[in-house]
Amino acid sequence: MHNRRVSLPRRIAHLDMDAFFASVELLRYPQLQGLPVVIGGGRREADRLLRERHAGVPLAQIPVAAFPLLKDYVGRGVITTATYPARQFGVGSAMGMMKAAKLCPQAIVLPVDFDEVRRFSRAFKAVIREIAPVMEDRGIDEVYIDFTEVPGGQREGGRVLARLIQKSIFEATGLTCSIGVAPNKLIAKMASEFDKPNGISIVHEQDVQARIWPLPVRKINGIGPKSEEKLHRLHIRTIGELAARPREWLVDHFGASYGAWMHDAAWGRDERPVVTESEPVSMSRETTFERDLHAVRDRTELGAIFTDLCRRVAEDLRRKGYVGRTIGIKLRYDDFRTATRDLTLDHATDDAATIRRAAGQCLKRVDLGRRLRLLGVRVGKLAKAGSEAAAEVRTPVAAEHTPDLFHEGPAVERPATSKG
Ligand code: TTP
Ligand code: MG
Ligand code: MG
Repeated sequence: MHNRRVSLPRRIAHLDMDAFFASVELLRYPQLQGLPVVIGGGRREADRLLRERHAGVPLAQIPVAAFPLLKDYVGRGVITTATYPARQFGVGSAMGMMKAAKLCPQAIVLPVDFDEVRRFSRAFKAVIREIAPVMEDRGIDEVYIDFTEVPGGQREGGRVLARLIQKSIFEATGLTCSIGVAPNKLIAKMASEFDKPNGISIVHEQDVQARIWPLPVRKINGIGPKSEEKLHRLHIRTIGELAARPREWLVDHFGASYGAWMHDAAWGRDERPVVTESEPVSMSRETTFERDLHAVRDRTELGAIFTDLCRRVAEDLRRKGYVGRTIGIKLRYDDFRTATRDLTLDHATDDAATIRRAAGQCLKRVDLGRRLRLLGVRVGKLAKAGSEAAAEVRTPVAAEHTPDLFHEGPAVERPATSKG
């Protein structure tokens, strides 16, 4: 008997809901299924009128002819999203309403119902978590899911599990989604778009050349319009053309960190883990004073409280095994206004003195002329202590080491270069 664990190949899924805000509206108005529908504008009013005129009629029975059309739309605003039938006319997210009206005057216009959208967002994510618990929330309509160790997650490259998730979401909500399954997040994100709507795409490591390299560079999540423009100027349009450039060449043109990242991305390399929500984003400690304190007159008392908060956050971090790179402060003034400031260190820390020093720098950037009722210290951009992410070093922030107003001699460790 041996119980050595076989290490399974990573299978990571990216799931994205189809025409999300529009699909949520279509659940309420199923008579619009298959028609061009756009979501956008401030048409709450039109929607209210529609319902008032048909008071007593179930929403699903309001005649299609009664719905407001894009051609009658007056006013500005942009389209939030459009159903797939509307997209056939070239209408899509972020397009101006007037332009869209020219392309597809017969499209029906509906407003966004944020509460409803959020309710369905929670619902589809709950379905996924039941089936595959390692899920990373990436916003209102998309998530990453680690399929690697989930039953069915390796079968047909992940297709079996992807099908089960699609079916379960549809049964629970009536909504469709598209899923890409790949060796990592980067490729999975691209793959989820391959077969929209209601599609599943499986990409294996050996498919990168055939399926990823022909795509425009912009399809890489992390290459935005500015980098795209610069790449175009360098005559690089596809991911394959990007992959063909030597790493050093990209580093020369885009800097050590971004250039190297681009090279890895073009070759389909990405080791980022799927981060579940149970991982804390930040840890903080704050305290409300018994009486409002003044930065100058109550300096000693405030200084002691401030240092103590830093010490307690550091203790929390150590107890839970985290280190963090972003140090922030929160102040609430006697008039209840709140101010926050933060700064990001070049390394992650759980050290009270380091946190105290960084928090002190933040303190210099707030108004200390008013009385304070609350003071808080937060450490964010957390990583597990000792993990690869914890050791990662990005662009260092120029550190100043002059003492802050709440400075207390002994508790603050100062480098030899410090003035004052
Ligand atoms: P997306 O997933 O980008 O788009 P979508 O779900 O509407 O369509 P697709 O099938 O291509 O995934 O965005 C999700 C929702 O976020 C979308 O329904 C509306 C909202 N949204 C905005 O509010 N503004 C925007 O610019 C975009 C792109 C989306
Ligand atoms: Mg979507
Ligand atoms: Mg999305």
